[in-house]
Amino acid sequence: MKVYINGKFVDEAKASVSVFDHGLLYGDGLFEGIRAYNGRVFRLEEHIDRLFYSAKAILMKLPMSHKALCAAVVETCRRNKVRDGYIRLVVTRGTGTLGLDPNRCSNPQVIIITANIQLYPKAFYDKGLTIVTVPTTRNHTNAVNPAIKSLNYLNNILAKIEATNAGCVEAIMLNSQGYVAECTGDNIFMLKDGKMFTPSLASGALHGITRTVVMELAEGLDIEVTQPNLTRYDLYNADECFITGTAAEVVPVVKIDGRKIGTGRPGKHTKAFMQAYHALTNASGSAI
Ligand code: PXG
Repeated sequence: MKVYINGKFVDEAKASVSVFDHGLLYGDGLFEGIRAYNGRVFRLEEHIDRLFYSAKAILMKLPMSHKALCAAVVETCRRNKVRDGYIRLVVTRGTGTLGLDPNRCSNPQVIIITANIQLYPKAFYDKGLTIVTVPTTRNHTNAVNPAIKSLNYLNNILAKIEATNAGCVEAIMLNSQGYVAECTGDNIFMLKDGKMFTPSLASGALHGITRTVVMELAEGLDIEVTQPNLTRYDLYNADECFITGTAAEVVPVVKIDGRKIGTGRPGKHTKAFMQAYHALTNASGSAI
């Protein structure tokens, strides 16, 4: 596998950054998790849009244009003969001196890695997930805004560990006000009486690409989606619940904090979204 670093393709074993890179020293950088299906990169432009929004928020000047970044992702897939796979785009602040000041970093590193996608077990999709609410809350919007897809994921990693300790693969994270924000690496949706609900970005949800796609699909299915403040009580009493993310796609949730959701089996709307999502990923995207 060849890794893209600042315009060059480097052997996987030789691909490296400096130990003085602020991405490593302080988590000062950004990333995107992108996926290719059937020889096409799914929603590539939207991922790069989000990268630019995150960069703006952390005052990082990306060293490449939007168009050049899209082209670099496609070219990295081409070099590695990726048809279906996972693409990790990382931008670090670059090499600097010890000390927080990002102005001492002059060489942001743009890294593109391709890898085989680690598919979740089929049982997750057939039977649905059991998840729990964890004590670690989503970042406060006045700290590192949760909309920023930064290299500093420790908050979510702690929540993930808490989920794992509870025997679950995902966790519900609440925001600092106690409302539902999202999961550690996935957005969350619920349905009640035919209407769909998902936490707003202000509630601490990442502007998930899969989330947006599902909301577009809902429009096509004539399902109304709103973004109110949601509590755990709302989730417990939902008819259906599912989570969304680039890696997970659409996964049913059938139990939350010991409460059975709906019938305790993946719901009909959830199944419709899973199917519609697959159809779209297989038939659209930027050609490799
Ligand atoms: N919330 C958080 C906190 C995330 O990190 C999502 C929601 C879902 O967003 P998308 O745009 O994927 O629908 C994410 C995405 C990884 C990995 O390698 C992480 C994500 C996506 C893909 C891979 O850990 N997080």
